[in-house]
Amino acid sequence: MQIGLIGLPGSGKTTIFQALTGVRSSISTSSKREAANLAVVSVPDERVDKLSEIFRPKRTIYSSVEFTDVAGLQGVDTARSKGFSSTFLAAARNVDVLGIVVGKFLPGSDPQAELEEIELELNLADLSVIQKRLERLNSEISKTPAARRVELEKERELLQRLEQALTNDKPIRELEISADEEKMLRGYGFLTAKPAFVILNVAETEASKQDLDLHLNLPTVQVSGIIEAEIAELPPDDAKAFLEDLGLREPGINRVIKTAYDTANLISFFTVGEDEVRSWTIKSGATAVEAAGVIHSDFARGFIRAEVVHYDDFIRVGSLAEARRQGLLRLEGKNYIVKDGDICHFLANV
Ligand SMILES: Nc1nc2c(ncn2[C@@H]2O[C@H](COP(=O)(O)OP(=O)(O)OP(=O)(O)O)[C@@H](O)[C@H]2O)c(=O)[nH]1
Ligand SMILES: [Mg+2]
Repeated sequence: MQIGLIGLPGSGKTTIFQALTGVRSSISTSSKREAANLAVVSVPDERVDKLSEIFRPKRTIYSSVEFTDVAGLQGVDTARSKGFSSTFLAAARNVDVLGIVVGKFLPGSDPQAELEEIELELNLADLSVIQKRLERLNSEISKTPAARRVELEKERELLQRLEQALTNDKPIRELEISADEEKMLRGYGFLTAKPAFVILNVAETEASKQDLDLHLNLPTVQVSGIIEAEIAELPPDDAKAFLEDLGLREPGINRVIKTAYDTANLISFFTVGEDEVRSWTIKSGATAVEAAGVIHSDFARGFIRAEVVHYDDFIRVGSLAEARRQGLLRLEGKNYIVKDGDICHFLANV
């Protein structure tokens, strides 16, 4: 799962990215450091901390997501004021989720207007792809015998529906799209179809303020990029003291990571034991057999059943044995929908 940071030039994308990685890198000016534009970030989860305290395993592994500083990918700035460059857009099409950075740290900044400008750019980019494809489809259809037109006509109908929505400023993600239609659209990487959230980059003086005085039409998380980047560079003890001074319990960047995770519609399930306590990532709605497949494809192929207890129940009763005694540790089959916070043990024929 890759989350792309996008936004207007100077909104603070690279600063936020540095806060996420905890390392400095001159991302917006260097094309030779592509690797530095990709950060694998652990998803903070107090439940995993707690499970690790209880099981004292050799290894504790958190779920992770990847962030990329999209503008850094081509090593050049996005074009100022006249829309996003085509290289930037091409890079953005490859990410799964958009983290839209909106700068609110300069006096006179207007986040609402900035977000609207970005949304308009994304909208126009999608429209342009659609219109080009429609032109080609029209000529293809006219050359195709009637009997073989069905698929092409279906695609045309769908694209016309999207065109109509975008023309009315409605992003594709807000439309009802069937599973079949989604398959048809997969190759396009439409930007307004991607789940998106807003990172409101506020001034240092507002670093500890968490209530938003602004209501954007996307999930929004508020941080001060500069402060967060500083915190990320401090040794843990200093960082803790700094956070206390600010009146914060944890780095604000954690909220960015969690919001990204939620926006991507991801949930975590856990596996526990003396060797390893681990958090795994699945799409919300995934079944037990799909969850098993995330651990190992053999577990999916040879799936027999899952033993499941929810984290909350486990913590309440204190041990797996007690959970079993109370019937809280259940056996579930292939089609069980795994819940966020389930502790799972898969039995498989491998
Ligand atoms: N005062 C203040 N300055 C900030 C904050 N966040 C970023 N800046 C400054 O704004 C400038 C641009 O920040 P970047 O993180 O490079 O912005 P960017 O979005 O990566 O910019 P481009 O890559 O050029 O599009 C830098 O000089 C930052 O130091 C903030 O929270 N407060
Ligand atoms: Mg940058």
